[in-house]
Amino acid sequence: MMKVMRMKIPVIRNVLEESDARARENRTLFDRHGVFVLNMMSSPGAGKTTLLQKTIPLLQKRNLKCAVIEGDITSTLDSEKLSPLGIPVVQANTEPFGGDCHVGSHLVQAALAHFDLATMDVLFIENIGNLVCPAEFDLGEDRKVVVLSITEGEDKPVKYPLMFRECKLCLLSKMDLAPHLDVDLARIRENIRRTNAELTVIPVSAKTGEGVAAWCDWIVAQKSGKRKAEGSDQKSREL
Ligand SMILES: Nc1nc2c(ncn2[C@@H]2O[C@H](COP(=O)(O)OP(=O)(O)OP(=O)(O)O)[C@@H](O)[C@H]2O)c(=O)[nH]1
Ligand SMILES: [Mg+2]
Repeated sequence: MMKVMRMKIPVIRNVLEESDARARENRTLFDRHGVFVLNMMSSPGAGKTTLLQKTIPLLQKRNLKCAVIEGDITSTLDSEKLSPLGIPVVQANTEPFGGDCHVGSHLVQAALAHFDLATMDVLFIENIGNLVCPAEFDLGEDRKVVVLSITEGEDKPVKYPLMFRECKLCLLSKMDLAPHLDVDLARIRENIRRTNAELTVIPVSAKTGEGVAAWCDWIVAQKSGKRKAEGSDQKSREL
């Protein structure tokens, strides 16, 4: 009788496992340096960059040092918009790595080499405009935030539920346009509540500044549990 040879079959490790491992490494670094990290997600054009342009100067007034990782498939357009703020901005384009429709934890890791985490308080990751894929990936952030503009239709929280389930905060953006639109704001809120009853909602407008201070208050409150390591000058800073 012929002897059957049993061979060990190599199995390629789950890509998600790799992604999660990088995210854990990122989180360890963020925690070590007390950097509070926000992963900003939305559909294209909901107003992430414009909101950051308004938000960061307010946080700077509160003595918080900010930085941004700008995710995009290609182009440095959003980074160029933020560079006048005088903060560290690193562009993370996915095109050279296959054109992913979301920022990956490996890209965040690569971007971190360009920052001095010891002097940073808040890091924003502007994800690629997309209500689907970005919600699936942990980057090592502290909080996921979805920006939903009131021009997108009331049904989006129901149609893209994972995004709204994963996030801790929904910024309801472009509120200044409400008088000009046939939009039912109560229905948007009801659809958000149906999808994730725990999701905090802050209405904002980057045009008028409505809600931007409340959004900064939320950041400061969420960050308060996270302090710089013992001995750091930043630790005793009053927020
Ligand atoms: N009326 C009004 N327009 C806004 C507001 N915020 C952003 N916009 C406009 O909406 C458009 C898209 O804004 P962006 O900030 O580029 O949106 P984004 O989410 O960063 O877009 P991507 O990075 O391409 O996904 C721009 O023309 C902005 O001027 C707002 O609060 N009110
Ligand atoms: Mg943008």
